Amino acid sequence: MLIKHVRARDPLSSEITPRAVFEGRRRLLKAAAAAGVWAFAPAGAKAAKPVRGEPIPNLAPWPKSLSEPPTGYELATTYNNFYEFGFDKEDPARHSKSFKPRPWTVAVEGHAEKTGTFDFEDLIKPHQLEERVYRFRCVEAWSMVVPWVGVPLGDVLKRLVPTAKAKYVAFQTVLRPEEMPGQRLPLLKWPYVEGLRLDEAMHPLALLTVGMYGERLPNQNGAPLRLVLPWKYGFKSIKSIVRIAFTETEPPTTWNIATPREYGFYSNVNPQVDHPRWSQAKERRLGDPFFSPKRPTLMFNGYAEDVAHLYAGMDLAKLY
Ligand SMILES: Nc1nc2c(c(=O)[nH]1)N[C@H]1C(S)=C(S)[C@@H](COP(=O)(O)O)O[C@H]1N2
Ligand SMILES: [Mo]
Repeated sequence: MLIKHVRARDPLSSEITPRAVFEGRRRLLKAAAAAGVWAFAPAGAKAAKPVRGEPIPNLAPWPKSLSEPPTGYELATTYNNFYEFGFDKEDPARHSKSFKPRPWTVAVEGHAEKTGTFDFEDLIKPHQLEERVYRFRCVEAWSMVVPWVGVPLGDVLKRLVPTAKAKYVAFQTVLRPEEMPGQRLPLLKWPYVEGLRLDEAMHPLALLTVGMYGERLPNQNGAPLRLVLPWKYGFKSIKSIVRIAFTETEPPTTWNIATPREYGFYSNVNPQVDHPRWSQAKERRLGDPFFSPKRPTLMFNGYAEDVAHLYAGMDLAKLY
């Protein structure tokens, strides 16, 4: 029972960090301070008030948006995971101010008829931008409700005309240690990479995202272009994408490389399959008063009706 109790407690934010990183954390912090990695933010600086982004005109509402009230903008833009800017939740907002999300090109490679380098605006422009209010669940057992702005990823991928050999899609985050101080530390294997099976990427819920709260994405939330996959744990929603590759085999993913026992390729939200170090049955909704009870986590984060068929016949305890 003691073991069960320990497993079921809240993950501390430090527990998400791979063990090796966690153990080396104090050492890294000291090294980072000595090397001036965080030089452009004074030590102990509070997360600055977020600078609001450029408004995005002509957004189509999405009929299936959640009717729950969105998480506050300030919270959703100052409590982030974006290890390229550091591993504490306040780091991305604090350390991403010198990041330059424009101009921005995306390399399209692999098994598709249309490959090459595209300005990200040209990938998006032919499609109607939608505002979609999604539930978003981090593997660390917190969640939020966010009005994202984007276009269906599948619509963009279809225009690139994947060939019969394309079975997966690989994504890569920009590598810019000069603008991303976290990349100057061995927190994860850089650049951050993610992947999806082609049918998952083509699913109408998969959103290629350029904004939130009606505005362009702030740097800390993955400007200028990221994924949002509402039925998967947050780390699949890769930020600041510079490469999309159609592959024949399952592409490597950053958190699976870091700790394969804890993070698999699929990473579907699943309250029945615990993380090796904590329960996934419940979640804390950001913004809920501290004393309010945790909420039950829903299968596929509440999107089971839409996506369960993608995983029919798979053992989701093994293919986590
Ligand atoms: N490149 C990159 N993408 C990333 C991450 C990261 O560290 N680097 N963190 C992931 C995790 S763990 C989460 S929970 C979400 C957080 O997205 P948000 O900051 O918009 O809430 O981004 C994901 N995408
Ligand atoms: Mo996460």
